[in-house]
Amino acid sequence: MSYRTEDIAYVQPAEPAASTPTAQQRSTAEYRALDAAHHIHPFSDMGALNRSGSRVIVKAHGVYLWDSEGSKIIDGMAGLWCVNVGYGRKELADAAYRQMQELPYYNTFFKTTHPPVIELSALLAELAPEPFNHFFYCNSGSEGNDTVLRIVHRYWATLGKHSKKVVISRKNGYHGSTIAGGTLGGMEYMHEQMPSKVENIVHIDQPYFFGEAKSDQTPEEFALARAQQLETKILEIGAQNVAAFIGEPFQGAGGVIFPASTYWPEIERICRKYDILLVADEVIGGFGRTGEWFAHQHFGFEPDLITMAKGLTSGYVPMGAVGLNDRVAKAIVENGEFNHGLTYSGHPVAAAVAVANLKLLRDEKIVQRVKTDTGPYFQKKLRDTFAHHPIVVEIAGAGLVAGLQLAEEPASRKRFANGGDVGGVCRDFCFNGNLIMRASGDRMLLSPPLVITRQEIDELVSKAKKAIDATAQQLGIS
Ligand code: PXG
Repeated sequence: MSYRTEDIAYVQPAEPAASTPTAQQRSTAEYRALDAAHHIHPFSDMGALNRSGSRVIVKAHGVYLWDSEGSKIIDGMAGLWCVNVGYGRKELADAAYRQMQELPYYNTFFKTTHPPVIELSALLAELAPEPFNHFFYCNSGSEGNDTVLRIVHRYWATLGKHSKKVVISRKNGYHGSTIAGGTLGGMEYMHEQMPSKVENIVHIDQPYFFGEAKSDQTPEEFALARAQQLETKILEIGAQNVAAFIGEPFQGAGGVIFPASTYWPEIERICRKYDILLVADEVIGGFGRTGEWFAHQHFGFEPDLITMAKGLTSGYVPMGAVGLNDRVAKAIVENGEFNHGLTYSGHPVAAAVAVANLKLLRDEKIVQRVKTDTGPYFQKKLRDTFAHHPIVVEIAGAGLVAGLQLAEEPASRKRFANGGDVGGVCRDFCFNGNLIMRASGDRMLLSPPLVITRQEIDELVSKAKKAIDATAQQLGIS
């Protein structure tokens, strides 16, 4: 499709005046003391955090956050990979306000439904690829993947294939933090704290070229070999026992790992050959991140199920969903009761916000802009800026997501002995430079709101460079 920037109606909403009141009612010190006394943060060493004190974020607009000290911070992570339309969109607040007055809650159990969940389902069917016409709702990505397991098992049961129980996922994949999500994920440090896991889940290796390829392998050969591990694993377990394979089209929390083009077609071929359901966890990749509505479209494969959350509501309210293709939906719809549901499945306020959010992504051509304008600009800017950097060896990504691999000697591809510490050092420099950039071991990750402008991309990349320069300098490398 031809496309010109001037066709786009998108206008960045005006920034609030400095005097705009916030909900801030206490001093930073008071907030920190109360937080330390009563709040346990996710994935945190609370002893260490309470000694140093948390940063208190009090307001946000567009791609910027403000903390309780008045610092303005550019958010290179869209919150936690979720604020796709950027902060401060009144359309979403209005949708929630209207819905809360009209019908703040009703359930979708017991033969009832309501307009917001009907509108959302119809809109998702319009936006998702053609075979996706049915959606089941939950409150998060983790619950989405729990739901995926329930659907997968129900699907095979309806076909009388009761032995198909094993789900294969990948080491260093992330699928959430419920017991099922944590088991599906391949994060060792999470498994260590989970003495009881969900049964019948096994892992194969990840397609992480820089970290795990042999020196004589090309990215394509390596990705193909990693995909073929799926076939080996299926043959080991017996295809009659394997229910599904689940993967993030690109690994997000695991380091923005983009597999070479040979990976997904091979995974798809193997799933089809052995009659195994293919699940794309699109919690991060969905809703425009790569410039396509879904990341599996970027990689060119067709899953049977899609897990969604985050960008579905741009994080304004919690919501997750699972998309079922026609084959899977038919089995679920035509075979009696499916015994799964949550009090807030299809919550009307969340659904109303999701509809408003998806309409912004579509009607302001935000996803299209990522594909043809800001995405390519961001990727080029990063590659130009870090082309000969003393500690950046590789840049992965497409659209508005990127992973920067740090290394001690880019020329010889030698990694830092203490990779995780290096990421932590860099993240601290970002923090002090009023930039949010996430570290994952020795990779630095960026995933800004999809409404970021070219000028804001310049600022983001220049702040990232400053932080990575400072890291190199601290390590005595220049
Ligand atoms: N799947 C994927 C691919 C995710 O990235 C989940 C499922 C779980 O979603 P919920 O909504 O249950 O958190 C995620 C979540 C990080 C980070 O530090 C990433 C996630 C969550 C929290 C932190 O990168 N991803």
